[in-house]
Amino acid sequence: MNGRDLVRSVKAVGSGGAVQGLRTVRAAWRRRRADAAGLPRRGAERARVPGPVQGAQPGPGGGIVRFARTELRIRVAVNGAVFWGWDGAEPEPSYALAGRCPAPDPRAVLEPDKDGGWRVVAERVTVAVSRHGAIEVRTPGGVTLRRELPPRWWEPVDGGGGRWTQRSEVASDARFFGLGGRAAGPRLRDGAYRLWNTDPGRPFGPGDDPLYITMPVQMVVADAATHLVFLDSSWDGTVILREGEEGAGSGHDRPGSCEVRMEGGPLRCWVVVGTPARVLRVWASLTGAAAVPPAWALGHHHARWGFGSAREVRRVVAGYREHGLPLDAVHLDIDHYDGHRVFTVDGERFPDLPSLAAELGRDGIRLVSIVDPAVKAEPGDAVFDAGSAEDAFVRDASGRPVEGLVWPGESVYPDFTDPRVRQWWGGLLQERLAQGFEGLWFDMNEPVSFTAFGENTLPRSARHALEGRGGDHREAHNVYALCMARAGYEGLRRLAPGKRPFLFSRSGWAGMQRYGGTWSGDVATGWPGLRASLSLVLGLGLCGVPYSGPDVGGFDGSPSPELYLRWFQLASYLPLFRTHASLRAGRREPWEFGDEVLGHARAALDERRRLLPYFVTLAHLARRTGAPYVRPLWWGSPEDRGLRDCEDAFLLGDGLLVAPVLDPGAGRRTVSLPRGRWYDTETEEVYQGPGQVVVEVSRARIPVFARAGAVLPVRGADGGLELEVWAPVRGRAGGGLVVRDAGDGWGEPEIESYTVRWKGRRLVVRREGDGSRGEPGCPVRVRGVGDGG
Ligand code: NBV
Repeated sequence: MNGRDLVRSVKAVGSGGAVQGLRTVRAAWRRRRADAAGLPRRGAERARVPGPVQGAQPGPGGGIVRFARTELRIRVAVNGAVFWGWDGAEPEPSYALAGRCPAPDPRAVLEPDKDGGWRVVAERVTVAVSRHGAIEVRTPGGVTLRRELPPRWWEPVDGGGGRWTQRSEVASDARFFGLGGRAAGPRLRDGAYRLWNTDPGRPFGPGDDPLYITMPVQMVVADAATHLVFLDSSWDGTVILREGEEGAGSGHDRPGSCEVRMEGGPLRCWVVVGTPARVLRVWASLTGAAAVPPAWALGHHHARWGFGSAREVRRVVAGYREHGLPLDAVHLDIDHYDGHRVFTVDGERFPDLPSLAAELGRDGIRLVSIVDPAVKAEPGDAVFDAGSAEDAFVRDASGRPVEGLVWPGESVYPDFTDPRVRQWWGGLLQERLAQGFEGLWFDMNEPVSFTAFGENTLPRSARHALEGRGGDHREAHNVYALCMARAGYEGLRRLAPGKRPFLFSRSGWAGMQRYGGTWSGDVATGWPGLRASLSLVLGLGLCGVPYSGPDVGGFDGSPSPELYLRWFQLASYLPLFRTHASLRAGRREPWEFGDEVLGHARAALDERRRLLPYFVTLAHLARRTGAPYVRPLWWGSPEDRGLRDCEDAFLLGDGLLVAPVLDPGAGRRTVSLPRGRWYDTETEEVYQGPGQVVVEVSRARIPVFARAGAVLPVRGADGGLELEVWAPVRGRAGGGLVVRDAGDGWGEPEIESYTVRWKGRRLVVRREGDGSRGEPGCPVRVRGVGDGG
């Protein structure tokens, strides 16, 4: 055990002191013993490459190319995504796809290529396979976007699956994004990125990797096109990225490279080529549409580890009311449990939760409950007894339940990879609903077990159902939280069929957006943590998870008033807008930082509330199109290389550009603007992109710009819908989409489309194609006309 591990173990268990410290040592030994007995020993291995091509056989959407030592299945799907699988791997079963595998595109055909290779030509992409098994992904115009060298396997000589490595090259101008939630992004610079969901065990900053959500999903943005690659294996792995280099006219460009080393699982891959918007639309059609949170979840949430009592909850809520600050949800952390046991309530400190929930509900405030996966391993604990009777808990290779160490002490873990267990566990949520909770916050589901040394998770040898196929934690670890989110989502749908579930989960994997969102986890209080917050939200959005946000103020310590305010202002433009902090951290209520901060925080809250209809629209559009609410500046102009490198601003939908203040003492900041005219939303001052502008910043707000021609749904002074229209450049038109809140049920609101045009000196706003003669039917407020157009 090294010093840092020791500190980690002691810190992780907190107040328990030495006894707890010893328990983490025991837990670590238990884990080590389980693996020593239960994991196959790594013996002699044999390396394998595909070998020379031997022939091919056309099939639907592509076909099979045979090599001396393997075969490659290629299939173009109707949505334009390309699948290939080595050793004949099929797209299913897959936790990412979960039964959504699209049909093959009958127009895509396998045909001989030059030099003995083969290729599949589809509408938007050509995939060429060389005679030694290199694969090139080309645009229809013939530009190579990605060249994968023949893969290499290392397999045990006495049989069984093996490790593999896949090396690829991309254009020298390409930039990498994604791989789940990475604190050091959003642009993923040269380095190794691990694929193993991990609780860092302490507040993290930009240098910490991996974190809670890792995904083998990359978005690669280059001049020629954007492409997304998904290596569909849930095993542990590492992605080593190296950006390319332009030869500055010398003609000696060095391509970028990506090497993936996986500990196991099939070598299979999906590639989607196109614009960023198209790529994410197809990704959403493969992995599922994002759950739409209820409108209240797009408001402001206040959480706290250590409210400690219902009285304190009431005190904080009263503070919001007294200071005239909007509040939509309060989250209760593990301190409301009885002895940290899940699905219980400490009746002394939180007597009568249903009444508290009802009381808050009258003020429009919802209660959200933390839910941890681990169950105290103690006969007599109702959940433990019921789960044991159900045979719900993960077992080790010898058949004994695996015990880890978490908040309630020695604990067992439901095997969420078993449909039967998901069904059982989903039913337990009835207890939460009966307590009056309306949303769920899933924590510790990497899953975590406190250990003094070694990995702070289950033994790799732990057995899992894996939907009936059977396997161990090496394969199940990264999808454990995804399956927990599924159990929660499906459980809530059964228990409260009339309501859209609201849940967000700390860990997850590709496809988690089907069930809900996520949050930053324990981001460290400090200016680097503020930056990491934005990086996580942007990166996750590009992996198809649109709803997330940070702990405002950071998880630990005490932010300075300035840092707190900047965090608050940034988060007020992110999908999940939540103040939260650790047990031992300083206060996070806006009125605790002095009158100046309070005033500016109030303005941020008011603006968030005003923009709520826009957030609701973006939530629905995320579901229908796969486009995240929060997008990198290059979203609409990936060919703009400068924007690809810009990490300190983002687009909120199509209409707004948010330039948060990420440094202390800033009196001005540089903002990169995509092409077109932009208005400062405060002053209506006009700026022209593409290019960089320098703007003054005050404490009062962070700079936000509106795109000329944007039509934004906002909340009017009377609470009704209003359209905020930003004048297009003369001679140009603009427009925007609006999806109205249809309540917390499953109503399918229509997408309303508005246009704005100049007619002489007047601006005309019309609603398209609903038979209402084009009248918008709600008040319209035109902005940005002060300069005469
Ligand atoms: O449940 C306590 C915390 C929670 O407040 C936080 O948001 C999670 O990320 N939880 C982690 C467990 C322990 C943290 C040291």
